[in-house]
Parts: sequence; C-alpha cells; structure tokens
Amino acid sequence: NGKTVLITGASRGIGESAARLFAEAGANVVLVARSRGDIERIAGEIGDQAIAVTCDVSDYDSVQAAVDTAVAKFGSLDVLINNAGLVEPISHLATSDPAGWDKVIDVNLKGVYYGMRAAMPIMQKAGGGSILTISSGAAHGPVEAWSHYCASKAGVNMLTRCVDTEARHQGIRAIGLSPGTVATEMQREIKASGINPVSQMDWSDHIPPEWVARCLLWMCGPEADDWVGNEISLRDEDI
Ligand code: NJP
Repeated sequence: NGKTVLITGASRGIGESAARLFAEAGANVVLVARSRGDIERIAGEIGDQAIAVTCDVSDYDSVQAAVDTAVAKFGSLDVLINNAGLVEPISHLATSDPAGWDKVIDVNLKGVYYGMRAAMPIMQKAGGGSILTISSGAAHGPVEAWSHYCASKAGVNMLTRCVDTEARHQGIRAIGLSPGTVATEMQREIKASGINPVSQMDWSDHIPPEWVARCLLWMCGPEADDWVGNEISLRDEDI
C-alpha cells in the first residue's frame, strides 16, 4: 500500500512471484535482474506501479544505481528483498573451479551486503524499513557439492543478524527466509546435476514460489514488527 519494494532476481521464480504479490498488495515494485527482457515484460504486465532495472548484484555500483533509480522514481525505499542467487556451478570442492566458487560468493553473499549497504542509509533517514533476504536450509547443514552455496547462505544469515543488531533500534527489520525446495529454474539445474538427494525429489513435493512470496509479505507487515526472530524456515526436508 504505497510502499516501495525493490526485489533482486525478479525475472523468474521466487522474485517474480514476490513482485506480482507485492504489487497486488498495492506496493510500488522495482524489479531487478541482469537480463532486461523478462523484468520488462513482468513490469509491463503489472502496470505503472512497476519498473524494471537491469543490475548485476555482484557489482556495487550497479546495486547503488538500482537503489538510486528506485528512490528517484517512487520517492522512497521501504523494503529491500535480497533474492537474487545461484548454485551453479555445482561441483565437489576438490575438483571445483575457483572462479565458479567466487561467482557464487559474489552474488549470494557480497550481493546481499551490497544491497544492504545501498539501502540502509535511505531507510535510516526515513526512520525505518525492512530488509528481507532469501537464505536457505543449506545454511544449516552441509550439502554434497554445494560448498560455495552453503557457505554463502550461512554468511547471509550472519549478515542479517549483524544488521538487526545495528539497526533494529532505528526501526529497520532484517529477517532471513530459508525455503525448502521451491519449484523454480534453480531446481531444474540441481536436478540436472544428479549429485545429491535434493536432485532426486519429485516436482510435486516442491514448494510453489507463491508460498514463499506470501511469507515475504507477512515479514514486512505489522505482525512481524513485534516478532523477535531473525530467520523464518519453510524447510520441507532435511537439509
Ligand atoms: O531461482 P531462479 P529461485 N544479479 O534461478 C537473478 C534461494 N533459494 O527463484 O540475472 C542480479 O529461478 C536471475 O535473473 P538474471 C536461492 O538461493 C531457492 O529459486 O536475469 N540478478 C533470476 O531472476 C535464491 O537466493 C531455493 O539471470 C541475478 C534470479 O536471480 C532465491 O531463492 C531453495 C544475478 C534467480 O531465479 C531465488 O531463487 C532455497 C545477479 N548477479 C533458497 N544472478 C529453491 N529454488 O529450491 C542471478 O532454500 N540473478
């Protein structure tokens, strides 16, 4: 309802569902991804309350520019949803490509820090805001051939707690959300790898991305204001 929400990784999957749901709830939505085609199409379908901004979250200047564009267009930034993330290249550590490992850390961990760094001064000035970050069950338990992903998501949980420590008294809520297996493109890649038990799961056992979006909506609503935790889990299996 009149709030401005910036969602990274909004071209498909969880990010797209969140953009559509938040817009339905009356928010202005800023859809961020690297490729322009899908975010422009989705923003066009949503209407005037949506804009598409190309941005690579692993580049700080690009993230700062996206945040500046959001504020210039809608006058505020009330909610940041750090959702962009990847698990490829899936590989056992001993044979992993260091450049591929770096890439996952750059997007999943540094990209989240960059979003927080760009958004927090605006939220502090406004006297509040919500920083919601998609983490993973993989932050809590090791998954074969996902060392980069598990390490990045564990880091994201600690980043969230640090923001909470620094900024809760300023009205800024930082909460992580750890879904289980969600029916998105990312799961297609995991299945194609065929390496660990997650890749054997049946599609019908996956969480619809719309459920994750509904949880995100709750996380920046008034009911979450009094909630003391830092992480919500939607995990449906043992990772
Ligand atoms: O993934 P997918 P999900 N800069 O592949 C974008 C976490 N999660 O929705 O840039 C900016 O459908 C990419 O767009 P593009 C997961 O770790 C998932 O499943 O154009 N954007 C696309 O919009 C992740 O954090 C599951 O390629 C970048 C989006 O990210 C989040 O959920 C389970 C980018 C990825 O869409 C969303 O994943 C779990 C960059 N550098 C946690 N790189 C699950 N699916 O089961 C990628 O526990 N994107």
